Amino acid sequence: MNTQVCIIGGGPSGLLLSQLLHLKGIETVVLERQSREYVLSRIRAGVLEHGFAKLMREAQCGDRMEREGEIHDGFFIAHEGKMDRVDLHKYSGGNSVMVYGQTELTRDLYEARDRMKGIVIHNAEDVAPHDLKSDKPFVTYRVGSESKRIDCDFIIGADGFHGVSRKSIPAHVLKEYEKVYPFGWLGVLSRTKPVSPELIYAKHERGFALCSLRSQILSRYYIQVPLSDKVEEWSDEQFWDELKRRLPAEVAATLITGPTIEKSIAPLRSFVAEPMRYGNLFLAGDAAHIVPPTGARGLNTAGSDIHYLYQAMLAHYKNGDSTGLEQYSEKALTRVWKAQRFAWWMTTMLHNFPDTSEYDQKLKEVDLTYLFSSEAGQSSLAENYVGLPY
Ligand code: FAS
Ligand code: PHB
Repeated sequence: MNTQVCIIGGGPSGLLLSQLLHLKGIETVVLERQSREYVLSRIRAGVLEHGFAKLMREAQCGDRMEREGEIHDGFFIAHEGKMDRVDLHKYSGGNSVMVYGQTELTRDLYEARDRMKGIVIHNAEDVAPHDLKSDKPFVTYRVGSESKRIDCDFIIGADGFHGVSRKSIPAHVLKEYEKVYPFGWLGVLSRTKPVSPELIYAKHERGFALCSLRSQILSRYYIQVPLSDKVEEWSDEQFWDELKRRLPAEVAATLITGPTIEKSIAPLRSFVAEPMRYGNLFLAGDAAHIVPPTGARGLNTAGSDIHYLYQAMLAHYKNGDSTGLEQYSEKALTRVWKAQRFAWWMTTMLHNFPDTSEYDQKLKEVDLTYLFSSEAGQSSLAENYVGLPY
């Protein structure tokens, strides 16, 4: 098989790029290791920057997001038993975020690929990129016992943190940066009315908590837990009791609990791989970078990678201009590192770290006091949360 752009990974990064390029007449093939059901069973991001929402509309995949998603102009930070609101709309110059689950947007992208007869190959095993430094790279893979090959112009590594693409860049070329946090997030989904119309990020001496949502009948909650915790150690009742302890009393009193329909623990890490290009292999999304979800930057930073790659491929194929491809890694990494900083800052300010000195504890408290006493501080938070310019 021949194509122009072979995309490894059928998560939101790979699917969004495939859809955008297809609409401009650029051929793609998406190779996904898992089944579609498996990909759609993963519960991940919930908050989209306005730039990501714009990309979904440009990909002709925004209708259900507009119907079922919620525009949020702010969120709360709960601390010292009180609730302070961050007015995103006021402090970001009129922008907001779209609350719409990654699972749903991935479903929308799959349906658009099917509608336009896009080629998405599931259960692709032993995917391997080859001849990355040549102008005729190719990808091999196996479906069942049949070995296959795709010849292409470019390979996009959109295969997430555990994918094969980043590992195909020679070790002496790749520079990796990592920070592992000493805790994880225990997250649940419940078919209950959300406790708050807007998200609540709670800083508490017992640990961080987050109240989010997927719709007015589907709530998403998280609590910080030690890395040693196992999800099976947490009953629904224990989760709800602990969440209530970490929320202001008047909020906890209105929390509607119910059976959880999903429960999992995600470790928190920060990670960046440089460069994001090697020959004709381009890394995008979690294949190149990971952030703790505190700042809702994960999926949204994949969005800017895809925007840069989409524009660069367009210029290359339509105008013979490869400047965007040559500048991709540097341009993408500039925004990646800004997202890393913001996610680190939100995580450090809101979580309990074991062995924090009393001095450092005071600094974390004054971070919040300063934030809500300064319009400049809230503008900085707001412009990062709604999404820095692409
Ligand atoms: P993905 O990992 O989503 O997709 C990569 C795809 O490549 C997968 O479908 C995988 O099966 C496939 N693949 C892997 N190896 C392959 C191979 N060798 N061959 C072919 N295919 C291969 N972000 C937030 O903003 N908020 C959150 O709350 C949040 N929660 C998260 C919870 C968890 C447990 C995880 C892991 C991530 C979370 N994230 C969150 C970040 C997440 O949303 C990512 O940013 C987002 O999935 C990035 O999308 P992709 O880059 O497409 O990578
Ligand atoms: C979510 O709804 O899953 C979510 C929202 C905001 C975050 C992290 C996760 O910062």
